[in-house]
Amino acid sequence: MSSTKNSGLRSAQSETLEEDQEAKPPDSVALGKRLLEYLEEKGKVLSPLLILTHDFPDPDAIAAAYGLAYLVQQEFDIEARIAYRGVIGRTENKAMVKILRIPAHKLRAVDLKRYPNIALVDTQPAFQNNPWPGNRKVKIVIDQHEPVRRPLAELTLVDPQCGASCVIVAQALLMSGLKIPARLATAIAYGILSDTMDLYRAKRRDVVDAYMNILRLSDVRALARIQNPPRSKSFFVTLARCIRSAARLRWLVVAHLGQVKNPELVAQMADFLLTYDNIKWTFCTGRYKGRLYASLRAAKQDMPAGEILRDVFEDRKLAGGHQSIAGGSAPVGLDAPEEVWRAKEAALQLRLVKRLRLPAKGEFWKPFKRCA
Ligand SMILES: [Mn+2]
Repeated sequence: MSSTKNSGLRSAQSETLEEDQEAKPPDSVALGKRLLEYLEEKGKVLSPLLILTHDFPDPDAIAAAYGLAYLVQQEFDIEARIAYRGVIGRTENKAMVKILRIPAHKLRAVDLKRYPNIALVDTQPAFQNNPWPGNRKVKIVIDQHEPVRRPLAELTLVDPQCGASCVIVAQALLMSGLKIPARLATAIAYGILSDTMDLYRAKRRDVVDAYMNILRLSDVRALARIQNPPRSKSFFVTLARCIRSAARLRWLVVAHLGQVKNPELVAQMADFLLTYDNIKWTFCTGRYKGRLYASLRAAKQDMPAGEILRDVFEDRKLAGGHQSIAGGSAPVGLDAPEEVWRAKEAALQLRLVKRLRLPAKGEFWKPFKRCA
């Protein structure tokens, strides 16, 4: 990327411009380049490498891990394994892994001991949404989330404006000169689409360029199949519950889903409710294996959703997000009685109402009552 538009200006001004550029976070091309340089320098020392995503990995996490695994194996002869804790929940994500035959594995107890080298993608050591102990150093962090504290890593590539973490990996792959197989390109294209709401949240040229370059190498029919998978009964059951329980206060819609088959459904319902017109915020919760999962979505792009959800959670470390998307989960207890769950849901809702500066005593009403 060239940025010579200011060449020839007065030197004093160009000095300040250069300073500004130093202070500005580097774009995804620069981060991709740093990844290649680091791998070049380290080489086989990084073998074998365990690539960890966050729990319940989404398409971006899966694509970033897949891309990194391919890059290190093909270009640097580093053995790699992709692992995640939790489950791959969303129907599209399952279809993605199956159709593209992505070698993503459930984390085994021995993995964290057996692998001397760790890379975290779409998450960071300090985050609670991955199996890595926050106080131990990893080799590589590739992420798009705002850090809560400086990541403990040899190489930190964090860019909160890059739309999707896999954009950084895509840039490295594109620069490496490696042949990018269609299955991998398709995974990355889908990772970018799903994390940016079909590019709606992609705000930088380098992000759109990465997508275009990758799309050219993709299997677009496979991409279409992934985006339109047959849905299970549990999806519709949850959707029905979402519509029935949705409650509205001004421009906020809240839905408590109760027990869910997988936590991804909570995020999916929050996304879906956001398409309701004149809504600025949506908030969904769901119960899964003794934890209350929560997702917060903003209709506008540049909202501090992650910050807000962290404020709403009692333990700030249990939530996080970027721009208009945030999620988190808090332990409630495997055999907690109904009242305890309800109290927890109500408490989160009330704190959110206050945090969004809505009237704390405002009456929620059911916008879809007649339809359900
Ligand atoms: Mn992501």
